[in-house]
Amino acid sequence: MSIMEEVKAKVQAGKTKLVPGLVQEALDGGNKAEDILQVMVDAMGVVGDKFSAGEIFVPEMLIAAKAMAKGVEVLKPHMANDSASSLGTCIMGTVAGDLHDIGKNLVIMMIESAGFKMVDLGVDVPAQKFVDAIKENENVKLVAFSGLLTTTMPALKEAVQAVKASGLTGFKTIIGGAPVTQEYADEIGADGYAPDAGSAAMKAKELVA
Ligand code: B1M
Repeated sequence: MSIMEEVKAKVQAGKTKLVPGLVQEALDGGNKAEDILQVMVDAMGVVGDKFSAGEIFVPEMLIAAKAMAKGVEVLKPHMANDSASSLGTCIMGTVAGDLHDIGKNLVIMMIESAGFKMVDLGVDVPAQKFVDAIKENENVKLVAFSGLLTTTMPALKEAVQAVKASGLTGFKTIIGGAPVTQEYADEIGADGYAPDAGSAAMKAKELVA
């Protein structure tokens, strides 16, 4: 089994203690951080499919997520960084009712690399908390919302519309997450949508340019 296959297998199996060392070994072997990240994202895809098929349950999903998070910690210093200039502050959170944070954390990492100062509101964030964070932080140029569940898509709508209706100005909004589409972003009045963390960083720069 190649080291990349090993990383994928151990993330899938939720081997939290083994994954950081394997990720380091993959880096030492000359694999690009972006490629290692993709292998771990693929592993989570398999985990999701197994959950859908009833082969595994929530605890297994959770330990796989923890293993991936540990691997991402090792990768973080190796991800591309062009943050020479400051593009302003970006507030980000996963919307109310939703506890998924791996995607959010990757998006934060990439938008930060693109030159934003990030404020992470965490998961299960009520709409009003996004509004409060815009008031409490300086130079907010972007508010970013993540949602992973079809059942929390209405919470995305509520949060985007709350910041838009707040009377506060000077920032753009961006949404994303597995069930989200450009059509949905248009429907709820978000300024931008991105399908993954890399394109979220590019879209973020485009929105504030
Ligand atoms: Co959950 N879960 N989960 N889960 N979980 C999914 C999302 C699911 C697709 C699994 C499945 O059924 N196949 C399914 C949702 C189905 C649906 O609604 N259509 C699901 C379900 C049903 C649930 C529960 C309801 C299960 C239950 O309790 N019966 C429950 C809900 C809890 C809640 O939130 N209230 C639940 C719980 C959990 C855990 C807590 C166990 C755990 C999360 C742990 C954590 O995040 N710390 C978990 C996990 C791990 C998953 C899967 C397996 C993996 C998610 C993940 O981290 N993917 C997931 C299946 C899957 O995704 N295939 C699943 C890797 C990550 C890098 O991708 O998060 O998609 P992702 O992020 C991407 C893009 O979406 C995008 O960029 C990211 C990086 O490229 N992106 C943005 C995300 N936010 C963005 C914002 C942007 C732009 C792009 O702009 C601002």
